[in-house]
Amino acid sequence: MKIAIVCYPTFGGSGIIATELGKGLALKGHDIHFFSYKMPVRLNKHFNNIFFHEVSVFDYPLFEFSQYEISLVCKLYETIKYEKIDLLHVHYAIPHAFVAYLVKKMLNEEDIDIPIVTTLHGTDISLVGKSASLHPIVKFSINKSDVVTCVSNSLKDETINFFSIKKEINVIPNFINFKKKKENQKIRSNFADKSDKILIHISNFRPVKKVNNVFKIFTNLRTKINAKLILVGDGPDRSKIENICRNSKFRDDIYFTGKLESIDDLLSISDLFILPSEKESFGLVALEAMSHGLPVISSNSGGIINEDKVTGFTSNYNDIEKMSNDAISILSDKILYKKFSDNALNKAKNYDISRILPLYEKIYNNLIKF
Ligand code: GMT
Repeated sequence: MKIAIVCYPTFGGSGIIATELGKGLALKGHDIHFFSYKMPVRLNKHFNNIFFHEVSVFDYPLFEFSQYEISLVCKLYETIKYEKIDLLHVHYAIPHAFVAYLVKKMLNEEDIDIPIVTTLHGTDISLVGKSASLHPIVKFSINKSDVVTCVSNSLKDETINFFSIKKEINVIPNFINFKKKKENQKIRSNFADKSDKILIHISNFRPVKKVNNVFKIFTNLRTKINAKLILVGDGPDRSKIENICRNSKFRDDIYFTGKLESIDDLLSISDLFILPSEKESFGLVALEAMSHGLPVISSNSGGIINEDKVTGFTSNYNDIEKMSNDAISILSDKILYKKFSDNALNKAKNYDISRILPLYEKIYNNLIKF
């Protein structure tokens, strides 16, 4: 099958899932064509049957705002026609689902029917999609996709309820690739002494991630336990949080690494993952942490993968006191730690790519048949 995949190329979960899906499909013999404004971060080596089409924006003094969507439409239209692509799979509704609809209509004029699969990831529904200015187009493009998938039941319910969607939405959870996971315990001593515990948080530092609460949880814990905090990623809230940390008496215990292409090394040396997001449709990064046997302290928002009292603890997103106490109890009780760690690893194994990829292939096969 020849499959076109449209995604964001950055460090966000939707781009990572789209890229890993494409790589997994390519390994199974499909030809994969990626479209984005930049090479997706995880598409970092040559594959015989993966092709990347960079979408560049036409610049002209009259165009005060970026014409990315138009360039993407044209690139898809030309490539789908020339390469005889069988199916178009877009990740993140805005603007990709609407772009896909336009491409489909243009190709219809030439008697080509390209099936469209749209995967909803989270903020495309829960934050951006809900804004009054975008609501109509998100609703329209979801309804016009041939198949819609989303990453959790909670995101499915939110989409159906908020947009009054009648269309069936298939839940296909996010996944990880256990085979590719690498560990590097050697770097532990760069961050901590043997007796220290290491807490880690990874995100795009957007307000929804509540990174300031990660800091508060850490400082509460730090008064009782010798520990370090590693903050991975970058985004709008980073400077604010960095300033708060620099003024804290625990500043020497907190590391900012910035964005990293691979997070496995740091996850493999950490003891506890913290994700207090106000909203989280799935929390791919928590799944990645669990695949390293890390228990998770998280909010109970949306479809977050962490299971209360099984793989860690969950709380209301702003209940800093409970999250701090939960973190302290996990790290001070070896038996509890081992139980949560084992459960986290076992749960993560259910989300290996080998189990999830066939669910997408089934959808593709059904669409191509008709
Ligand atoms: O977390 C983000 O803000 C990035 C966003 C994205 O589009 O990449 O993540 C969303 O999609 C991920 C992959 O499906 C999910 O694991 C994240 O939970 C989801 N983020 C939110 O719902 C806030």
